Amino acid sequence: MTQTVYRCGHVAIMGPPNAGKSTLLNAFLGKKVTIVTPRAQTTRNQIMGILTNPAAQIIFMDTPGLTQMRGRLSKTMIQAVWQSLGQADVIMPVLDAHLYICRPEFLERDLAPAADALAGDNRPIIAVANKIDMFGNKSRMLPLLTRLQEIWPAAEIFPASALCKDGLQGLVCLVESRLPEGEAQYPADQLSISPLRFMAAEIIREKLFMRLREEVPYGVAVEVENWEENEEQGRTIIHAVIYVARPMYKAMVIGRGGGGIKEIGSEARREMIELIGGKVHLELWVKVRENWAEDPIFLHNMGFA
Ligand SMILES: Nc1nc2c(ncn2[C@@H]2O[C@H](COP(=O)(O)OP(=O)(O)OP(=O)(O)O)[C@@H](O)[C@H]2O)c(=O)[nH]1
Ligand SMILES: [Mg+2]
Repeated sequence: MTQTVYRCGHVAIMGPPNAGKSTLLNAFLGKKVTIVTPRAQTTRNQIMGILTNPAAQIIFMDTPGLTQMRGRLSKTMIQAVWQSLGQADVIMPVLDAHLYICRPEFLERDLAPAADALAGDNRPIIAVANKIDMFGNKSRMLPLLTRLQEIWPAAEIFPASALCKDGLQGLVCLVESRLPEGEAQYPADQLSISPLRFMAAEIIREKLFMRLREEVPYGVAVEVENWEENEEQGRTIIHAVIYVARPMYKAMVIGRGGGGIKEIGSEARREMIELIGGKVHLELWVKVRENWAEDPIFLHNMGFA
């Protein structure tokens, strides 16, 4: 009788901003563990998502978009990518195939940080050409796939759509086959290791990113200051602070007559009820913390390395 081996390992999902890395992780798990918005630079930390199958446990690591950025916050975001790369058994670069089919001249520039980081790396690379739902004629992809194979000669390149969950089953099978043998590191029903407080703060940040325009989202950070399980009232009471980097952003977040913050609060609350599985009372405050993204103590307190 042949003995089946169990596999377990870490997979770093990395690549340019807005490629669909976080969407892909949520799609793999069938559950939202990381936030998604149409804006670049949404993800700011390493976020783990665990997929346990009969033959393998895959510990995916979602990472911030890799691009040229200045500033302290950006540095911590890039560190989160390097840290994830360091932990990875399999590396999964993700890119927006539709973007590079339309604008092939951007490919080299956008992939340079990932390509440089992976040069000479002997670990398995599974590159995902994402967003294939955005074009009908799949043969349009051929020049892109050829170019990707030149950039990563040893990589296996996999077209997929994270949004439509197209190609993901095959992708998971391929990942599983490339993982090292080993026992599961987490219980089978555990999908995430993020604390609930962090997830709640991220949900609020997602709603802010969806609402705010231009550079304003990049000037916001969210902290859950207080979390109380009130047994008498049978609900969780959450107090969160939205920090804004400039006084003028405060009015933008609050909106006319407080309408903006009210909507952000009710959208976030709805999702938190799902997350926690019970009633939620959410209170939001907006505070000005000028230039917080350059303040090392603030960043440290907010959990950025
Ligand atoms: N059409 C289409 N859109 C997608 C697909 N995957 C992701 N998107 C969209 O692309 C946008 C960015 O998705 P994210 O998952 O936040 O991208 P990301 O790579 O995590 O971005 P950062 O965290 O900013 O680096 C969102 O509007 C997604 O809905 C896809 O397969 N097809
Ligand atoms: Mg992301």
